[in-house]
Amino acid sequence: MFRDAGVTPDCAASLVTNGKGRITCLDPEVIKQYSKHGPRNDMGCLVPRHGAEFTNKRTCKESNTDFEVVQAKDGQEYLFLNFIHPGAHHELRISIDEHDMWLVAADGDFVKPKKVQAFNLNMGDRISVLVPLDKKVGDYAIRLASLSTEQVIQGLSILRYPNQPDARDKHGVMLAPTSTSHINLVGDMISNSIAMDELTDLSPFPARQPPATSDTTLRFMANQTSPSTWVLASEPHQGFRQQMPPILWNEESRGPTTFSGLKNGSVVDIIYENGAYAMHPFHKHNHKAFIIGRGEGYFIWPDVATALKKAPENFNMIDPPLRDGARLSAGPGSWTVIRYTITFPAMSMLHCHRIAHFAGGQQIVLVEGGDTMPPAPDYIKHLTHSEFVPPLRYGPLD
Ligand SMILES: [Cu+2]
Repeated sequence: MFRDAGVTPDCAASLVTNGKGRITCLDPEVIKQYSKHGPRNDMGCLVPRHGAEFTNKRTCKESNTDFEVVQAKDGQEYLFLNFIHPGAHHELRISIDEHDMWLVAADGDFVKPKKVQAFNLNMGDRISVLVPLDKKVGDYAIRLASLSTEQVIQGLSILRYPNQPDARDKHGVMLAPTSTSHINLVGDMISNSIAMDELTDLSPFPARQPPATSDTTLRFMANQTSPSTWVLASEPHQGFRQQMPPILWNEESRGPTTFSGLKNGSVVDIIYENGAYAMHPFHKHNHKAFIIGRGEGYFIWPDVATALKKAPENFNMIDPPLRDGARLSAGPGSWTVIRYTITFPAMSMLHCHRIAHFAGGQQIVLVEGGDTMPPAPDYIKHLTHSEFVPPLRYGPLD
């Protein structure tokens, strides 16, 4: 459907936590309040940008399944919660009704603690928080609001104080908490509560500083080149390359989405620029990278050294976050810069975590430290393999 009609799979029935959740249909009047991007159906979804004429009509059907309940133990003063986003389209803003959260770790590494009432969790992200249990004993909603313009949708689970029973109605249906939210349905902050800022609030702890200079700069423009094609390089990454002999010893398998020449021990800058409307959660495998800068209006400088002189306000070279991924904001001209050191040789994937973008070709391969990789032993080349040679067509999903 996505390949042939360009329909992005972005209209979800529900957002679940640990596999549990409920389909809650929104009041049409409520949906109307969020119509600045166009009319929405009763699932809160916009008409697809491409291929709407090929889609079936979907309607919202309520369900009464249980919510996930996270219950504190007797005597606990804090709950330590790890949030992991294994989803495929919706960036989330997460908040716990009436409670503060202390951000304490990102992608498995400690960060300088910061008190917030909400944080963003993008695809592939891991964020850990400590929640002080200092409110009246009871049930409080843990809310996940989608930040995608394509759909207004919120997931709900329950933070429960010790020794509290399930609250159910006479039909046995678990009741949603009646607590007061810090965020609205699209994740905007209500009143003067604070949301995490990805560039300033996730400083590594203990402190670590990015290298002051870099050896290599790679520039990538994220773009949509057809309804079902998304790129980072000059071409979409072609899925059939995974069936070809490994690029480790076969140059012909590489194609236009493989980048080599990055020396072991060197420092690399990657400049992501946005050429189209969508937000991209990029994930660089193997090495964590410092997210040192971001801005709007395209990256108009030849490299980071020049940008640091001309626009230092766009950079954090003191205590930037050290993450597995990096977010490129929606809209043409947005840019994000990461800096990392190649500490071991690897054939490394870098890709967008939105499934339609990933499948549509938004992937590249970095040959990192290729200069120190020993040649592949001969016996490896003769292990079980296929001699199938796919037709070298150009296009995603082939
Ligand atoms: Cu993307």
